[in-house]
Amino acid sequence: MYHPHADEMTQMAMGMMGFWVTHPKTKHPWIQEVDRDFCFLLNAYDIDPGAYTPKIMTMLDFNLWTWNSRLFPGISPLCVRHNDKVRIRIGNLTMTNHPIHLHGHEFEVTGTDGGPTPIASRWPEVTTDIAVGQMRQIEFLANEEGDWAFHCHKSHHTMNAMGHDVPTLIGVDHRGITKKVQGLVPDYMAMGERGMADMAEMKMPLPENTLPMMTGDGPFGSVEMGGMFSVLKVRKNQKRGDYSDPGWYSHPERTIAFEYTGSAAPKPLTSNKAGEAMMSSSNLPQETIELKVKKPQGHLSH
Ligand SMILES: [Cu+2]
Repeated sequence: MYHPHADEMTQMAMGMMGFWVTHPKTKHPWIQEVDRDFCFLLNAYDIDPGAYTPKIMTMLDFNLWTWNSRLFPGISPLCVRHNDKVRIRIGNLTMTNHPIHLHGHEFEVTGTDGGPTPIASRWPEVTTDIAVGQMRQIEFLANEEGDWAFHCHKSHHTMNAMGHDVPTLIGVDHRGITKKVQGLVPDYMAMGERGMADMAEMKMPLPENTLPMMTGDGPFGSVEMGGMFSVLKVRKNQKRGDYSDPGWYSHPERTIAFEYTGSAAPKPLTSNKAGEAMMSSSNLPQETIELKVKKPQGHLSH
């Protein structure tokens, strides 16, 4: 990973960094041939909505979490052919770690900053944490067709710029409140009422040069994501070496969840076949029961 090490705060805050990949001249026993090779440099910015200049004094509280300086949904999907061997190199030049997670496949960490990892030291994973200043190279066989999320597992890293000073209103009856508050604050939205999709779908007016906190249109509605998020698209009919977007996966029949509209489930049994009461809350004994508990004495008897 390249970064200047001079005037570092300013240079990094403005995005002065890059990924350096060196290919060996000869075959290396620990570097396998792959069909697809992706490269992500993780970086972060603090740019107030409506502003154009990143803040250069921010230490930790960045508001835009990016891959190659791009935010979902402005990140290209990773398009691969079914059964391709896929390599993804991820370097972290932000000021916090990123547990990078892939859906639908297990991968192996095949390389670090120290070079390729010995084959006997690799194990299957679905998340690998990439600490500050580290890089990891992961590889997998794309043997599951479909659209698979690929993202940082820290929730706020899959969000774009947002206000953090909002009180938690879970459990509060908001009915009618949003409309009333909007009379005073036109952009007001209640959080925690019907999930984030409401906010993602409301398309509220935004200041210029920013993105909604959570957004992205998917085949089933809002994707409700932002920041460090993309989609791995595995297709049988993707041409060898073709990285273009095939669109959303068309699911085979009877593989999509649907709302159950049949009759309600039968009530749970409170008595067995012989008519004896089983333990339900109404059948609990009324009198107080004293329980005698023996405390363990040290660890010797374990
Ligand atoms: Cu992250």
